Amino acid sequence: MSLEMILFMDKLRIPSADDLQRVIKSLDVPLEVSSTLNLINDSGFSPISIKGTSSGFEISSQPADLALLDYPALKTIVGDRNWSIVLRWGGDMRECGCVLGISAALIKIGDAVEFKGPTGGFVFNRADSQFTADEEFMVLLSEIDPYLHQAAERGKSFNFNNYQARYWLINGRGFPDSISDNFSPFLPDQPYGALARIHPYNNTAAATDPAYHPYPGAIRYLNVGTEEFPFHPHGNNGLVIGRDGRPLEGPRATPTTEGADLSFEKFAINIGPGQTWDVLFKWNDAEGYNSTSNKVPVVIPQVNNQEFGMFYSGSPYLGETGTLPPGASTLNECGAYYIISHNHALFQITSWGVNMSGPITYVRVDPPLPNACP
Ligand SMILES: [Cu+2]
Repeated sequence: MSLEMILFMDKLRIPSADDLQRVIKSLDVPLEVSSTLNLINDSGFSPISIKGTSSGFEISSQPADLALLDYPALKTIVGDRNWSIVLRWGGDMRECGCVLGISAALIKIGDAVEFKGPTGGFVFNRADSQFTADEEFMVLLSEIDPYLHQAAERGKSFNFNNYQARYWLINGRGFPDSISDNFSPFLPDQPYGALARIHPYNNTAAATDPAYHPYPGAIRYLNVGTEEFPFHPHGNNGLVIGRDGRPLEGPRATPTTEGADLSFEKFAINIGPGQTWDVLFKWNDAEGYNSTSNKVPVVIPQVNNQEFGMFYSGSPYLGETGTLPPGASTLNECGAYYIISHNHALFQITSWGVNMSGPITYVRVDPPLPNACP
């Protein structure tokens, strides 16, 4: 399977190989492009060295109008940029690194646009699949039987009748590593975190209000294990809009006419082995509680009678912090809500017997902007 990045830009601003290389250097990206690279006329494999090793990607390009035939929902974002460059890569992370490095350089040079516009991207070629650009999250669920890895490492055969996963992971990590930052220095071989950080959905504020947040977030679920993984975001239904890379829609009368909307709401998302699911989700402050004019209608017990979790701010109100018991500490910085999300096959919430690890993460809901969150 290959993945592709499509960049739209003004043809006149597409750089020569030399100019491109200069910008790549200025961005501190460790790529060397071929001196004969021609972003307009090349097609097929383009060799690139990344950190001194050979890699590259497939390249092709065409007038933007032709590329937009497949993606009419992008027309308004693309505007009058008249050319499109497609960079395609396979499963190799070096190839992916080459594509991202070149894309960053092209975006810096000119006015290239990728699918994510300033207001959001589209999961599919459908207007109703729009999501908030910086709220797209990957949930890659996997499992490990260390005996299989040991056999491979020693060049020995392995009897799959004995296969038994002992570790289950989210984005290659187990909890609590799963909520560490991307590229944490103490997890050098597990670069991706799984904390989903979002802001409250709000489509009623004025468009100029920083709290305006009119699109949902998007979650890309992938299961590379051997069993179903029922992922379970607490208290948060999602709208399932795609499976295995295809939108849930009826037949299209023409390629550019949207088919009937067949999306559906679901709570636990049961991802089968090898499947991908695309889900939109949002957190909405439905009751609008606040500590002065709209208090939570329950008597909150005094501090000594409460049990505090490490992510609790001390206050039930979004964006506020409250008194904690003497000696307590919190990981909550600015009154955000932390809502647990995990694989609901609880026997898989383990790392070879260490329970409450494995595929667990959180949705972190920050207070609406502007806020005091770091
Ligand atoms: Cu649960």
